[in-house]
Amino acid sequence: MLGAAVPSSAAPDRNDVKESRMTQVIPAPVSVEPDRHGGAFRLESDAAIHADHGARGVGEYLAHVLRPSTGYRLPVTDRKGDISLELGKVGSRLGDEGYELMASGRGVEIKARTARGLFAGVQTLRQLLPAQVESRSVQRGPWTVPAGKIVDYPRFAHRGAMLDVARHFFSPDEVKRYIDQIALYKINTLHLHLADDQGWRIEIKSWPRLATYGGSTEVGGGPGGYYTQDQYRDIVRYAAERQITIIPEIDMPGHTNAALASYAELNCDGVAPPLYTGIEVGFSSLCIDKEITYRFLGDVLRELAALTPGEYLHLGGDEAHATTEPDYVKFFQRVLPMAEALGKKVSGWHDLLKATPSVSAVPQYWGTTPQNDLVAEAVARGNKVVMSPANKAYMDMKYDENTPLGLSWAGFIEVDVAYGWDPGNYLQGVPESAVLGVQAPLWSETLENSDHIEFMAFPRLPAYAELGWSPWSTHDWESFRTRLAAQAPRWTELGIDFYRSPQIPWPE
Ligand code: TNX
Repeated sequence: MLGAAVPSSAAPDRNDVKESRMTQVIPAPVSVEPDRHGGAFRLESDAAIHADHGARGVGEYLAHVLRPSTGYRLPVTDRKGDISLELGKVGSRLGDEGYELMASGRGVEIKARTARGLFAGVQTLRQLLPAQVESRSVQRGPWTVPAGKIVDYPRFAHRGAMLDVARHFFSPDEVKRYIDQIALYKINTLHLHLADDQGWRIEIKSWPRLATYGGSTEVGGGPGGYYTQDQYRDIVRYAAERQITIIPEIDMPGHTNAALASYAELNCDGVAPPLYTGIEVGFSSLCIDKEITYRFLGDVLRELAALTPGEYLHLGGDEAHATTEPDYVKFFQRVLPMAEALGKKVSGWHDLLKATPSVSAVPQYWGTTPQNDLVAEAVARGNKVVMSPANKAYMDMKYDENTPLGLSWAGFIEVDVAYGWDPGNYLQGVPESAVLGVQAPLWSETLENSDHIEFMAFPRLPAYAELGWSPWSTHDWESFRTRLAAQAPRWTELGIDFYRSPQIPWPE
């Protein structure tokens, strides 16, 4: 019975409510001009979505978001539509990811240079509609969009999330669910930490035991798992449909117990260690002086590169406490050219800078202080940096001492701490022009399922998304906490289990 699913006393959709939707968007747009005369576009049951040639995929995505809650057919057409996705006709300052959104009584027009820009505009449009639009069952509406104009483009090119699928394995569906969630906030890269001491999660056809044995457990001794190459390609494709690039990481030369356990010959003493299900770090190392180490990595990187349309392979490089520094340098001086010979740029934890990679390599800063000589020197040479300072950006850190999940080695990270730093002006010697972007890692020693992921990522993820996207001139804690509160009904519709931070004025 339809009536049962519909709230019995739908709140009147007053003008001020609709207008506030326009000023509550996360990440904050570059410019928002609500129409001075008020007014709104109202999506009706016979509406169509126009998509230019080249924007069809974005049109279908929008229809797929809107159909379940509206119950409308919403055909995607190259003829006239009430919501219109247009390619080409915008100012150059919008770049590849920017868009313009115009809403009036007659319709909604989103214009951009590329499908990526239109996709970003579509995420904004979702937030301009009532929260019930995110429901998976038919709701009553009315489906209004406040009239006005938004012009928007990102501050940083790289806006990322990382998911550690090694400590605990997450199924392809769990990864896709997270992809859908990060797409809401215009995140454009998902870094997958695919191998660590506790598990190897990607099928490598030339070294099959990596996945079948090395992937057979996880922290706590559960069954673990791995992605077949077909499943992985499907994840990459699913992400690409949401304008998200996957960056695969194989951590090395430390964090490699799962590989060492799978192939005895990779060990210096030829003896395979047992699988590991604890959460210590820094005890494993590939054997730097054995040729087979490089044959192994050549095969792994070749297969991984073939699965990766994106430009980066992430080679880890952190916490190699069981590798001497000269060995570490020797190791990466052999491995870095292997990745580059595959036509890929290298990304790695900033420790990698000890091996002086080329200027195209992107170190990811995970330190806890605003000063790091290795990174400042690399920037002086010309490297660009991704910012993930652990005491600000690690979503596996507890919110406070009572948080049931997570770790606390880098401190507690409440929402104000997550939001309260400027990635373009944080590290000494790393000016904004040297910052490629922001990435929020989610390590999974304590996280076992989507509920756990969501509890740690929400509400912090939108804070990092705003730091990566919005102009610093919009940065304002009071505004942010109010806008964040307004997201909660959307998360509830989407079934996102979020942390009710006491810092945020959540509705009711
Ligand atoms: C440090 S950050 C690590 C990871 C852990 C994480 C837990 C980094 C590059 N290495 O191995 O999972 O802390 O917060």
